[in-house]
This record gives sequence, C-alpha cells and structure tokens, in this order.
Amino acid sequence: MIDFNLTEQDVRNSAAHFAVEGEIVHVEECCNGHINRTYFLTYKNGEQTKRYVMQMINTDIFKKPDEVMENIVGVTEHIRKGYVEKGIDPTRRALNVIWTKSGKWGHVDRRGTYWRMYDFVEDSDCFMAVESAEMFEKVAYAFGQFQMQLKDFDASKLHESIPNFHNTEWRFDNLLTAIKENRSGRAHLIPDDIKFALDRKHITSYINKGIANGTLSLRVTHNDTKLNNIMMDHETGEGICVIDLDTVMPGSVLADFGDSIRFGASSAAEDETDLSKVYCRLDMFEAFAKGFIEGLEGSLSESEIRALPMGAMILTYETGIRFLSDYLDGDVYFRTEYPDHNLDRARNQFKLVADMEAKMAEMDAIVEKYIK
Ligand code: GN1
Ligand code: MG
Repeated sequence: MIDFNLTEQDVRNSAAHFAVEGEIVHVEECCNGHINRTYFLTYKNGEQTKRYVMQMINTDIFKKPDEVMENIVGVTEHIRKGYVEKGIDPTRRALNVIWTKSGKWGHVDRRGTYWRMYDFVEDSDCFMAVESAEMFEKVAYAFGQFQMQLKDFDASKLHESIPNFHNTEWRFDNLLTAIKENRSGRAHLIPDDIKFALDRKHITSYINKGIANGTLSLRVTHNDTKLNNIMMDHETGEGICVIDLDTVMPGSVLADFGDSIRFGASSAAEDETDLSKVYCRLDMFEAFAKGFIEGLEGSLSESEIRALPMGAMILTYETGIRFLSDYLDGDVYFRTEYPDHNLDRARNQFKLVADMEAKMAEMDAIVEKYIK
C-alpha cells in the first residue's frame, strides 16, 4: 500500500528533480480528488513567479504509471497539434507535462512513489458546484469538444489505465464479491442499501449491450468528467482546459455525459447527508445536454442522444455501487474523511438514482428536442 504521509519536505525533494528554473517559495495542498495527491507549487526565478501542479500518482490504483503518462503525453500532444492547425494558441488549452532534469515524464522517489508535474493553468478556476445553467453549458461544450479533438486519435495507442473502469456489469460483480467477503464486517448494517443496489441489476448491461449491437459507438472518452476536472477561464467563463486525464480510454459517450450529470446536475454535494436536499436538476440536465451535443458538433447519433438519460442514471448508479463496495471492503479505494464517508456517498448517489428514475420521461423529452 502506498504511504500517504507526506511532508512538505517530501514534496520539495521530489520537485527538485523536475526541469524548472528558480526556487520554490510556496507549497499548497489541493484538497480535491479522491485518488491522487495534488500540490500547487510556486517558483520564483529572479523577478518572475510561476506556478506548477505536482501530483503523487496513486499506484495502488494506477498500477502502470508509465502507461498512464504515455497516454497523457500522447493525448495532450494531439490536442495541442489540433489547436495549432486551427491557428489557435494551445497554451492553457492542453495540460503541459514538465519533464524531469533527466528527460523523463516523472520522478520516482526513494520510497518508490511516483511524481509528475504540469504547468498550472493560469487565470482559470475549477468548481465544486455549478453556479448557473450558463456555466454548466460551457462545461458541457468543453467536454464535448474534448471528445471531438480526440476523434482522430488512434485509440489502439491508448493503454487501458484501469481495466473495466466503466464496465457497470463488472462493477456489479465486484459489489457481489464485496458483499460476500464483507471484509469490513459492515454488511449487516446496510441491508436496505444493498437491496437498492441489487434490485437494479437489470440496468448494468445497458452500455455493454449498446456497444455490442452498434447503437452506441466506441470513442476515446475522458471517463472522469466531474465538474472539477475542467478549468474555466476567468475572463470568458469558457471551459478552457480539461484536466485529470488518467482515465482517458476508449469508452461510450454515455460515461462522460452520465458522470457529468451525476455530479454537476445534482442539487447537492456528492457527500451531502440530508437526502431531502439531493435531487437531479432538470434545468442543469438540459443545459448540459445542449452544450454537450453542440460540443460534439453533430457527431452523436440519434440512438446515442436518446440513450443520454439512461447514461446519466447508470453512471450515478455505478458510482453509488463503487462507493458501497468500498465501504464493504473497508475504505481501501476512495480517500475518506470519516468512517461512514463512503456509505454517505453511496446513499447520496442512490437518492439521485431514484430521483432520475422518477424523472426519466422528462429527461427523455429534453434530449428529444436536440434530435435534428
Ligand atoms: C474519483 O479522484 P477524482 O475525485 O477525480 C474516481 C472517479 C469517481 C470519483 C467520484 C480513478 O475521481 O471515477 O467518479 O472519484 N477516479 C478514479 O467522486 O477512480
Ligand atoms: Mg479529479
């Protein structure tokens, strides 16, 4: 298991291996993200200061960090090239990997921990909650464009950074194993939550079947399209740079659409425990659908557009069963801040699922409007 007890000195020692001029004047930990550890570093070089993002890759989860970084370097170079061809300055529009002094993508410290560094995307912010429908439409457009930018990327060059990542049937089997093994000894505490999950087995094959029968096509997708994985430009409010590219892999458009909805169209945070506050906002659903379909520039088929509401529900369900499985496994995957954090997250996601089930006809009617 990875040792997460890092001191600022550990961070500074690793940073010294990267090809950055100047001295570190400030180190700040970023509290977002359930998997990797992220730090913002400010360097001073003469009169100039410049910021960087340094991350410790969680190799318990990303078992082949070299392959993850090969994906990221390939994808970001492809995106940059696309902007240059269009005569647009690619700076701030694609993550820029900082190499080490010895010319590698990252540094492995004495403890065997993997570190990587990127330029900080200046004059932009990421958000934990949607502030307006207009903003969410811009997020959606940027995620749609991200897929468009990778349309001609050779998917056979991509490594599968986490096998079966959005294979809902596989996630369901994992839940069954977690229930059976009950490593935390908590299964008896949550019969209703387990029942809710098991009762919905029939939805787990929806995406796999769609890909198999051709109603859903396989694309290069981001696979972790949370609102906080996109940087929004201070001036224009545009989604300027898609970040957190660890899980870029071939997948269905439903994964990217669904994950965005489950997080951004929710009326509350992912771990809100007052479930009366948790529901799917249809205004946000519509804003996202509109921006996403436009960002994909007409490349979504009718059957894909019609499947978007199911995608939202399935991805919310899938995330719920992942949290529940981790609770049963004893909180070994997601970073938690208190003992029942994963259970609270699972219940929150299940409340959203139930609300989406009730609103399915309304969501269907919304996407129908965007079929030309
Ligand atoms: C994780 O690390 P973060 O917060 O960007 C997870 C996503 C989940 C999300 C739930 C590699 O993403 O799949 O949807 O938490 N990433 C991985 O908030 O498992
Ligand atoms: Mg993230």
